[in-house]
Amino acid sequence: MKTITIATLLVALATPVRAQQKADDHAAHHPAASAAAADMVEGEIRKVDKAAKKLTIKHSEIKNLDMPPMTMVFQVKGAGLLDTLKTGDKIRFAVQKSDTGFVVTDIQAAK
Ligand SMILES: [Cu+2]
Repeated sequence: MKTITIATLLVALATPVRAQQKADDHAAHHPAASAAAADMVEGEIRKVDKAAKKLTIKHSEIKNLDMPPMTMVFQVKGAGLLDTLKTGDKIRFAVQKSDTGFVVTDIQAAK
């Protein structure tokens, strides 16, 4: 009976630590929400390819990738990002460089 009590106590002690660690991991993935927002790029949709999860975007300068304005094809992180998009839409989007190319990770309608 004593063993069970100690085990229960250890679990109780370990739980808050694990929760704290999870919060730290999350913060690491999203260094600062404001920094991410600052990296949003202006663009206009030229083509939506839902099957291939790709977008052709005429984009303005992408400072974090050191890329001048151009029209190019991007991969999209999730097909859900494409649901409401159509050719001609003005957007603001976030993009990251990955091993397989440039990946759009967030899209907002431009105001
Ligand atoms: Cu480009």
